[in-house]
Amino acid sequence: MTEQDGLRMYDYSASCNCYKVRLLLAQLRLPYERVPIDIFDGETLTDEYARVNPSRTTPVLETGDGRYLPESNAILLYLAKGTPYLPDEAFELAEVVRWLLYEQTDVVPTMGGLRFRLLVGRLKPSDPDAIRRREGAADVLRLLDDHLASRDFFVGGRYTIADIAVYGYSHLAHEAGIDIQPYPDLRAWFERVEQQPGYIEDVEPYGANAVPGAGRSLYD
Ligand SMILES: N[C@@H](CCC(=O)N[C@@H](CS)C(=O)NCC(=O)O)C(=O)O
Repeated sequence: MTEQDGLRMYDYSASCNCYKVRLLLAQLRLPYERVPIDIFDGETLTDEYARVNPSRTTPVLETGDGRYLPESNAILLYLAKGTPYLPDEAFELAEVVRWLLYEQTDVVPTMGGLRFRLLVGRLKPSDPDAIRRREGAADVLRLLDDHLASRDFFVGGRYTIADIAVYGYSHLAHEAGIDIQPYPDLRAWFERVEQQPGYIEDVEPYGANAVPGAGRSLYD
């Protein structure tokens, strides 16, 4: 029995933060129990969930020995250690961490936050916050496209969790009303990611209770 026997994942199917973890688990062919958490039905607001994750977010990975690990990119690091999806060499490892941080600070709030808010009617495209996020997304997509102009993958010339992290929200940028035609190197990289062994795409649409006022969540 190892730590990676008996894995359990607290998961919201429409979340790309959760999807990133589901993708890596599929590529590692690791069995796990999926615990569906409806974040818009108050399921992260209970005392019980606070014991799983005091930040009340998904995803959370529960290890076979009963420890809880929140934060999607921390989970990617944990699962990828010792596999081809995480380099060992110090500089490459640090570069992976660089992209995991950049994804959270720049990719998620721009295109990810915009997509969620537009799809569920929490913003209109002309709202100042939508404009700010769309302009931010354009800067981020330009930077990603430039980085990929001379590389097949984000770090070390091979597919790693840096690619998984950045792919999570960027591959659905079009659902935030963003035209991705101006980013050909990014589009070519999407195709390379989609050809990786074990690739899945199972992001589900947001439920009707994600509309403001329809459910109970951290966003209401
Ligand atoms: N930095 C966190 C962000 C997690 C996060 O914001 N998750 C959202 C779904 S994408 C969530 O669970 N929100 C909980 C709620 O609204 O109740 C991570 O990468 O795991």
